[in-house]
Amino acid sequence: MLERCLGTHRVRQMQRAIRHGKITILCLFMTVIVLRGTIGAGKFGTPEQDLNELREFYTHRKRVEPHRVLEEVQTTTTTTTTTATNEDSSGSTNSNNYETFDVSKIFVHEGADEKPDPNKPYSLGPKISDWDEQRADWLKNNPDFPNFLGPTKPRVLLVTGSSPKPCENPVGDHYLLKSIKNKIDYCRIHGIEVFYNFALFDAEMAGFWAKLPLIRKLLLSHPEIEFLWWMDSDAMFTDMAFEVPWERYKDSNFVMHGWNEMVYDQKNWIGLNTGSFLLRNCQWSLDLLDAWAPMGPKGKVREDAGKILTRELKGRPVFEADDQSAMVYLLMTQRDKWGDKVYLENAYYLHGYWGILVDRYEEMIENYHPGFGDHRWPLVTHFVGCKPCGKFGDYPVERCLRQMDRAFNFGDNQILNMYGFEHSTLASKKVKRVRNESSNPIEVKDELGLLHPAYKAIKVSTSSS
Ligand SMILES: [Mn+2]
Repeated sequence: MLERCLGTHRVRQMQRAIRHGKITILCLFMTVIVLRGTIGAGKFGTPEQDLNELREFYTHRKRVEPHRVLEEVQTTTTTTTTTATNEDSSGSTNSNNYETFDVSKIFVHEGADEKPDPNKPYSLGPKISDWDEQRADWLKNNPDFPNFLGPTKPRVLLVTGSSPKPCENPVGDHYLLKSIKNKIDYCRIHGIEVFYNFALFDAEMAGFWAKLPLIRKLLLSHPEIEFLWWMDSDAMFTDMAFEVPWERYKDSNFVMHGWNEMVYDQKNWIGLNTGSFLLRNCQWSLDLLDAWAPMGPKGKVREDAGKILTRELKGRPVFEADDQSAMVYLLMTQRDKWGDKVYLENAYYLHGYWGILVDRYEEMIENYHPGFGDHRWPLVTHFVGCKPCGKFGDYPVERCLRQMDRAFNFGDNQILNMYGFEHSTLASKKVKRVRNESSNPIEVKDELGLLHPAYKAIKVSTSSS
């Protein structure tokens, strides 16, 4: 009928056109899928990582959970069948096999968290207003726990951590291990104590807000600590020889990497970074935490606050309130109250965005040496936007993992060097000898003097401050 009306040739043309159209649409669909997977939502290397953490936490969790349940059911059935087969044939079971064991079996499902009263404003804890006096008394009564280890060297606690659950991908936990090994190395050399958190102290403050209740608890429990150093699990030390210029901060209580103009003038949400910061143990800091926390409680509060932050801050994508944006917002709206005790540091990389650093490591090795902490040899390389422990990040997985290995090895070379070794290349797990063994080990000096650095030395004659 159609052929009669239009003629055979015409019909064939139309069929071909339809077929081509289908292929085009299929291609378009595939392209969108691939782009979504690799580029993400169009971030260009900013510290939105952590924010994505939240976003992902909420969106993917909902999506992923049913899938996991299906997987569990399937695995259980398979395991039972294989076990039976094995018992029949050899009398042994594969219950000794870690590789095939479904680890979710041992996770206890503890049910939902108790619902907080929506009419009660959120609080990090009982109000404390005389912490400086309480702490001073404690220090006076406990001279064996001085808050300063040297005239200008404060006692520092580095705090980091990760989710109590295993990572959502098979290698994630390996990278967390590398990351904490890296921090332990830096802290040992610099006489800094380490706290690794693995628990959610306050379910209300899940995600990157979790650090707030944790930090408050640690400040109050350790009056001997002068500075608390928060560091994300996706950040690594890449300059093991750089000692923080503590004296520079003698009049400051809060040190972050950032720029005054970007925060106070441009109100840019990446004007500072909260992935690595120093906070003094004092009343001012408790007050700051109280002022910082109100946007944190998950649910409606966090979502509504996110809208305000996106509206008020430059360059911020649409998503729930995150701790970094909230800090920019707090500083730009209450500069008078907080500004004079906040030090935005950019003379060295207290936080350094990986995208601009990792490809330059070879050039740094060629021209400089550890100890600068800045663009010549960054103190910290922070993998903003990579989610090594999650399911999806903002960058291709291969690039993230490869570069994390390079950053780890770049830092680790300085550790291995103390003992006469080095990684064969920045990409290599293998190590090579760079110094001959000596029969006079005491006389061997390591290149950077990291075995016995002056800044770690402790005077025997005790003095308290
Ligand atoms: Mn981070």
